[in-house]
Amino acid sequence: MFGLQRKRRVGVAAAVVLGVALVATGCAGGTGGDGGGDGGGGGDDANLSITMLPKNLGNPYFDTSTGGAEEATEEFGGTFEEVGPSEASPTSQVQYIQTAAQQGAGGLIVSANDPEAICDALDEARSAGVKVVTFDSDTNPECRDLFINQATAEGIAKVQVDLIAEQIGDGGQVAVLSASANATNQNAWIEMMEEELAASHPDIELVEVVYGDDDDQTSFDKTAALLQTYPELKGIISPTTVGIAAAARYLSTSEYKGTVALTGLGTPNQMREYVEDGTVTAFALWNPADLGYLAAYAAQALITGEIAGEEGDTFEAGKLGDFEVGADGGVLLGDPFVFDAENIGEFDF
Ligand code: RAM
Repeated sequence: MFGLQRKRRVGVAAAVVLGVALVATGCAGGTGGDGGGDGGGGGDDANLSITMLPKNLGNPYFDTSTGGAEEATEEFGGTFEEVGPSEASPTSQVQYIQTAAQQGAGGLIVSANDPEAICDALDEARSAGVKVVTFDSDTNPECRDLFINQATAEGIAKVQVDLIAEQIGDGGQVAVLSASANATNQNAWIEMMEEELAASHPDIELVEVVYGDDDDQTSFDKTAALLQTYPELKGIISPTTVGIAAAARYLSTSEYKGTVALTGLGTPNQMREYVEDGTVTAFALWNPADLGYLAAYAAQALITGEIAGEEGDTFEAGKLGDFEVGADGGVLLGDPFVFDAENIGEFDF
């Protein structure tokens, strides 16, 4: 694995530099962690059994973040397993949190489907000694120890607004195809996209936000419905890897291919064919493997007592280097990166 620094050449104003590890492990399975342990504590007795709980299973984005977390856990000598629901609904993660706590996990890494709905279960887990790290999509700050943030919400919002503005000539109707209606991350990004549109793009009208629930078929159907409802639609922003891939698939065989723009957040492997066939010009993301890797090291630092999770605490995250805990227990990975026809061939995740 190695890092690569690239700058995007076309006119997107947001900082779009990212160290990208080119080879994702793609491994979503556990290493067979037995989940045993003494409930935490530092030194040699530290309970380094890590449980990874994505929003849902079957999403390549989370397969890649799980691969990164598993790699980190192997490096620091812990045990690892991934669990998760098939549906990204608000309470579907509760049972997995309860089981992880009962089995004596040392650390739980979770991308939340809802900022509030899993908080009681997380409180119980933390009372039982489990260190809780959210990544990708946060809970309310008081429900976890740390949140590993892929990039600032402002940066993620701005890069998508800049891309759609560029692609539709800075005017006309656009819609958002989001993930689930309660998702903390998408909702924060959409709010900031609305602000950015109002402030800097008065001729772009956001006509509707629809929800595909991070489900491929639902997202596909919602795309079709948007195009029927809004015949003047010039663009779709989908801030979810599931949504943008489903929307691209719909557009690619429809009469709207090349005339209705599509951008948002996608994985290069899912979007490659749609960039190559001209359905999509450019979209953004970060490296999900790095995000999972950083989250696992953060859990380790909490478990060993290296950090308490207070603002100003610093910890080492293997090949990614040193990180500092910011306000509200947030740790920032980096900046979003823009993928297009020129660079997409260099990425494999
Ligand atoms: C989907 C999920 C995830 C989000 C990415 C961009 O995979 O909703 O939470 O961060 O898209």
